[in-house]
Amino acid sequence: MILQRRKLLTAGAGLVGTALLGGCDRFAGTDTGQRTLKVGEDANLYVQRLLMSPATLAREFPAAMISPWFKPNGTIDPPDRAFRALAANRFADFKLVVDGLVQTPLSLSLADLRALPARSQITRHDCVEGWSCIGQWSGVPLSELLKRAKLKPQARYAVFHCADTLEYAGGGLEGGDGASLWRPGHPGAVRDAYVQLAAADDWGGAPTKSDAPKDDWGQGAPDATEPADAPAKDGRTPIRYYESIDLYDAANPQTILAYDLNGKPLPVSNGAPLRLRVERQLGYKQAKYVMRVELVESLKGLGQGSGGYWEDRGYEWYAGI
Ligand SMILES: Nc1nc2c(c(=O)[nH]1)N[C@H]1C(S)=C(S)[C@@H](COP(=O)(O)O)O[C@H]1N2
Ligand SMILES: [Mo]
Repeated sequence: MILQRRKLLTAGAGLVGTALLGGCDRFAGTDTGQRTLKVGEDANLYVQRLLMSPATLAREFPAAMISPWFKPNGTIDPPDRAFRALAANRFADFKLVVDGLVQTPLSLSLADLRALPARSQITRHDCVEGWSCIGQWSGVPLSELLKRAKLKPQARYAVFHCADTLEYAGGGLEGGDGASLWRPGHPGAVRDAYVQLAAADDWGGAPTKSDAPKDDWGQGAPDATEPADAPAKDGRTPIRYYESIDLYDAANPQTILAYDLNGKPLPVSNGAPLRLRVERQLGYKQAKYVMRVELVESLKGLGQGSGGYWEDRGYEWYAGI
């Protein structure tokens, strides 16, 4: 914390204001996401100042150190029909939505995203389960999207809504098409469950015309109603993966929505068509299958209120490394 301030203060003219921002305290923090910016601080101004400040970057590696294989973990092939329809069409119909507390909501195709300024970085991914991989990620900096969407002053967090359903509200295993339900106990258990499902060929059927790739990709709030075209055989609410970061990490130049891994389009197992890279944080923050970025003032109204699927199940929100 002290070091951080000193760095900011010695970095030169124009940065003194940055050190005074209430958000600085977040560097030292590891609590559950209740930190807020100084009341009345304009979110756009805040992001802009952070972009001008010497950001703390994760280490980047030489190309020779790229792992030959980037181990996929957690969900490796979302069973959701809306996602499978998009994947079947090689994501030609995919649109990333940026909405919530923004002045200009965005809806961007992969071609739109690839036309925006891009960044590549070779970084190490550390999973809580004790493995690491080095990969080269290329994508659009989140800050480029936020600049275009223009934050409303109340915006405090970016929430990443993912395509993959991990369980259903109101119970995992009983009733209906029980075979497609599970309740993962830890991130690796998700992958094991998918492998089992794949082996049993129980993916809820192939996409059909009525499974139009349309979904609100919301986070399964207790009162959420399932979209008409969701894979609902018995009308339950899907609980999908989600994650969140604050605006400080959103503005970090290494925070990107990646569409390429090691110079090739992201494989589905690693999060196609788009996945978050937030390089100073643990593996489970790196949301895959990102369909929607929602800007919010508080994390309270999402899921169980702790800011992410695994956070709702006891994992730490900040998860810095
Ligand atoms: N949507 C989604 N994102 C996710 C997960 C997941 O299950 N679903 N697992 C997380 C975990 S625990 C890790 S370690 C990384 C794994 O990314 P990888 O498959 O590219 O290795 O993705 C993270 N993001
Ligand atoms: Mo992980």
